[in-house]
Order: sequence, then C-alpha cells, then structure tokens
Amino acid sequence: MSIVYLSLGSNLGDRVGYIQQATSLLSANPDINIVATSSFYETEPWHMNTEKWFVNAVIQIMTTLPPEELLKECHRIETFLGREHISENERYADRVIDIDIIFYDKKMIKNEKLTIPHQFFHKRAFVLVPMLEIADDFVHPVFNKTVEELYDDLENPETVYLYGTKIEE
Ligand code: PH2
Ligand code: MG
Ligand code: MG
Repeated sequence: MSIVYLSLGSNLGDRVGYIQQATSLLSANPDINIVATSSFYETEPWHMNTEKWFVNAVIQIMTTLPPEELLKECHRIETFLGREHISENERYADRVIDIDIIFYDKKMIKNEKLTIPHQFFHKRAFVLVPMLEIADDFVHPVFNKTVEELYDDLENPETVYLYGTKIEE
C-alpha cells in the first residue's frame, strides 16, 4: 500500500460537484481508499489566461496501484466526467476536472508521462493551502522541507479562499 496525495481542480460548470464526483469515482475503485479530504477552496487562476476561478481540494489516498496505473485511472475519470483534449498543450485550458498526482510515498519519478512530486507543487498556493489542512508536516522529498515551510516560502501567492465544507464521501 502506498500513500498518495492528489490535487483536484475545476473551473467550469458545477465545480464542487465535479470534485465530489471525481472523489466518489476514485473511492469506487477497489484498489483505492480515501484516507483524508481537505475543504474546498476557491482560487484565483494560477499562470492561466482565464477569468474563471477554480475550486480546488486535496485528498490523501492509500492505493496498491503503481504510479502509471494510478495516472491512467485519473485520466479515465477526467474523460468520464467530460474533460476534453488531454494533451500537453491543453494542460492550461479551462476544464471540468483535473486530477494530479502530487506525491506518491516519497518516490521521485521523472519520465515523459509523469513527474512526481508534481513539478509546481511548491509554487502553488491552491495546492499548498489545502495540503496544510491535511498534511502540514509532510516533508517534500526533493526540497526536504515541510508543506508548512514551503507555504511560508511562497513569494506572491495567488488568492485562495475557503469555500464551503468538506468533500462528502
Ligand atoms: N491548474 C492549473 C493551472 N492553474 N490555477 C488554479 N487556481 N487552480 C488549478 O487547479 C490550476 C491553476 C494546471 O493544471
Ligand atoms: Mg493540473
Ligand atoms: Mg493534470
């Protein structure tokens, strides 16, 4: 069993609903157990040319799926929920749902398909803030700093507001 943190985000349609549905679909997989969920946050688009603000959340799961299989499962759920054009250049388009692997145990992976820890985790308040809620003392395996220390290091954090309650399982 591995411990994995996933970031969920939506900036189209029923944003909270899409994150709830993605979480339910993940927990419906017999190889995935949801351990903890953050609150929802409404967040300013980060490095994106859009007016549509996001809802973001982070969840902690336990899984027997190896990283590549888990990534496929995330993409399958994104497509099922109606996300279009999953490709490198469409990464920063408005989307109904985005599910990203942030950490997979303390693994460090870099290949064409996957970078773990997520390459921008430490720069994004929209992921750091929900992580603070469920794993503030988790140590980033590359920077050897806790989530809290990385959050304190942020220079120009985008705006992040607490938005509603927790993900219902
Ligand atoms: N995702 C991105 C780029 N920018 N900004 C916010 N606020 N929330 C996101 O989920 C997000 C983003 C790329 O996946
Ligand atoms: Mg993303
Ligand atoms: Mg993604």
